[in-house]
Amino acid sequence: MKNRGGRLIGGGSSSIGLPIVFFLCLFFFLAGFFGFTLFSQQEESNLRPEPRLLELEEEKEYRKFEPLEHGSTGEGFLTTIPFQVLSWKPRALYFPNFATAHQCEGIIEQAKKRLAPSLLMLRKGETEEQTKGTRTSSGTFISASEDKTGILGAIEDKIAKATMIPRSHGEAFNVLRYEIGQRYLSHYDSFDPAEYGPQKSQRVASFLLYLSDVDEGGETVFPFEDGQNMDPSFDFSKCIGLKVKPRRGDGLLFYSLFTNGTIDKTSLHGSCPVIRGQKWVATKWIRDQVTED
Ligand SMILES: O=C(O)CCC(=O)C(=O)O
Repeated sequence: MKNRGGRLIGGGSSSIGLPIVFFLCLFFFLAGFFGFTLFSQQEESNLRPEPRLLELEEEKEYRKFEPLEHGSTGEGFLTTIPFQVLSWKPRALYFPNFATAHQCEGIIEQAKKRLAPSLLMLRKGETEEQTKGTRTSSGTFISASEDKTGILGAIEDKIAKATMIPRSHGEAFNVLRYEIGQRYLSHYDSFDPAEYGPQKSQRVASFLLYLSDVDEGGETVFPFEDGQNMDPSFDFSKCIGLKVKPRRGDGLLFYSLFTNGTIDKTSLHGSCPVIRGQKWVATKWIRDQVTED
């Protein structure tokens, strides 16, 4: 008995028993390991859907569609320009990766040579002295027609598609550089005739193309988003409300006018001071009338 019992764990037949035990252990270990990995991946993907995967899925969906017959001013292909609705009050859209790093660098290169202190449109009776400190960036205007690299033309085309407002309604790009401490206090891009006098045309929308990342600060801010903070004593230097962090190549579009042509007061916006790094951005103001750039 002692022998038999002994054989079970260590006698002559143990030369067969040990490998079996070893392979069984290995099998259960591997099954457990792969099972756990699979389960935890599934858990993670349930919690946080991978945006790039979703985009790829959407792209595959679009490929199923054949382009339709198009008009003489249309195009024979489908376009995807991914965007996120940031807000309905004001109507603001965010476009990740709207431009390439090469395009952003090309625009900065052209602007660098001709920067001057940014200017402001003055209200009736307002003096430059009274507005000192409101807008402290440097900038320059560059039109697509003077850009021999074709970068600004390509960006302008894409903005026209994203807004469905023809290129002819856009002002020249205002390329801005903000250094540490520089800012633009909250303001409207449209001009209220009661404050600025009669206007031949009005700015309907603004498209901001961020040309650089910013280490800290420099966000575009909408203090009145969804009607917040809209009290008469609001301090226009405050960086509160909806903030958009600049990231090279990303675009931000917002509308300053309602569809009936009146000013959307929630479109008040500004640039928070840069705290670390430098901010470069190209603004395109889009008007309700054809404009000379
Ligand atoms: O620099 C920004 O983020 C805002 C620029 C701006 O408000 C403007 O150009 O009107």
